[in-house]
Amino acid sequence: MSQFPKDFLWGAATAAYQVEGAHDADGKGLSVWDVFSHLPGTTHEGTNGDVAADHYHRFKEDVALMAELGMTSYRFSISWPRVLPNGTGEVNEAGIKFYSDLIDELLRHNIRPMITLYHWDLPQALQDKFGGWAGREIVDAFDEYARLCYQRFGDRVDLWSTFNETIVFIGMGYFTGQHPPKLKDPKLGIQACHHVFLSNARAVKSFREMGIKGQIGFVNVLQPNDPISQEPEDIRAWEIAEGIYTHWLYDPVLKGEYPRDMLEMAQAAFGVPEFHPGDAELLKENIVDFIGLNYYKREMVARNDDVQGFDLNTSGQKGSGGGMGFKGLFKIVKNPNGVYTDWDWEIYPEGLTDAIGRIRHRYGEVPIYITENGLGAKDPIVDGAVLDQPRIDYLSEHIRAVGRAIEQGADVRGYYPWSFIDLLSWLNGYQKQYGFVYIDRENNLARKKKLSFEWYQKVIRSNGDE
Ligand code: BGP
Repeated sequence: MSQFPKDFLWGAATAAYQVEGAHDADGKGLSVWDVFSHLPGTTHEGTNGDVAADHYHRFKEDVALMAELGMTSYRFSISWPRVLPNGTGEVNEAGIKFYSDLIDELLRHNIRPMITLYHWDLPQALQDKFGGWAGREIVDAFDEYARLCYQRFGDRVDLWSTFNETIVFIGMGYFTGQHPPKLKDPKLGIQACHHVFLSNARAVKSFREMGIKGQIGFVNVLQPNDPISQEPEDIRAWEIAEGIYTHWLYDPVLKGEYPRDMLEMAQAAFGVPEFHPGDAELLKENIVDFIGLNYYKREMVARNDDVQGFDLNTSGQKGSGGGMGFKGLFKIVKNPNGVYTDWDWEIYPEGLTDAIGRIRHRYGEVPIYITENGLGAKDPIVDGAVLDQPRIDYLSEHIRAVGRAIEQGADVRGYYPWSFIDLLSWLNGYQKQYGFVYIDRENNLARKKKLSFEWYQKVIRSNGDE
């Protein structure tokens, strides 16, 4: 008997910059990623999303594959500069038409769209004009963009989320310098993060004011950091990591306020976030309808007296990354008994059940969608067939972990593996594959179904039983 409710959504996810390509087609403006990925030394072997999977030109073929897979929902993001090349003002109707046609094509195949408004591809024009997320003007700009999307697509789309993984685009953009705008300025980062929360609240408010029928949520990483030992220093480091990864990112959108202890810490150390009159009320009055959870791995946390920085493994050579941590606060350490991917991500399905439990414990019964989960690997090709059995094993165990959370009473409504099709991994290039569909980059980007495609078809048909 399936543990999954009858109307459970079985989907898959992508994001605009990683899948669309056509980076300057038909009036699209440049995003910060279009610019950043062309700077020397920013991405693995200089890879970028100029072409990606060329989904922009091939979306009909891709939607046909989604339908064949049996997907009942598709999570994708809108590229802000494709619809508003300057970030605000003049609308690019060709960009609107692309998303409108994509939505119609999905609906024709009974696939329910789930739109992410912001999956990191900020219009470069807004970065140049007022410093992007660091400028308070971004709140009005994001609201204008969100309203445009609701107005044009809200008649056909009823599942929306405002932001994807703020910890990553703010953390890596403003703290570690590995994403645009390449800064290492915690004070600015904390303020930029405040603008994200305000933008979320304003966009939620507009959604309701405009009477859009549907639900609007916020997508976060679900990083269940466990302490490496039960020693008080490691436990304290873990509490701080939890405070940053979870409480700081979830409280403002689910409780409408910052966690008091973390807020005091930030204000004591950096004097931010700076509140304007009305900010606290805006957050309080506009909490989201659901939370989207992205889960890939567990991270173990320890006290940290030495490591400063986040030196990632972006090559897929085990052990090639350096240390990761904020000195004096916490560091990420390897679990000696853990099973790791080639990118040194710990495979730990139980963590998904646990972490859903922790979210319920802190926030009560909030509707949950698992908006990303997947295995990044260099898939073996044997006699032309893409044999991604490790992906099947990974997803199968994680689906069971979601099933257990549902048995425990969690209101999980959908599961979206990352990713529908092979696409660009931000810093790791095209070699780190996640899709059910392989792209032959030597052969005109031809699509090919992987072993996991057939397997996921069965999962969907049996509502999670396989
Ligand atoms: C999440 C992002 C996705 C995707 C995924 C896999 O953080 O929301 O866009 O990229 O991680 O990560 P990576 O591509 O770094 O392996």
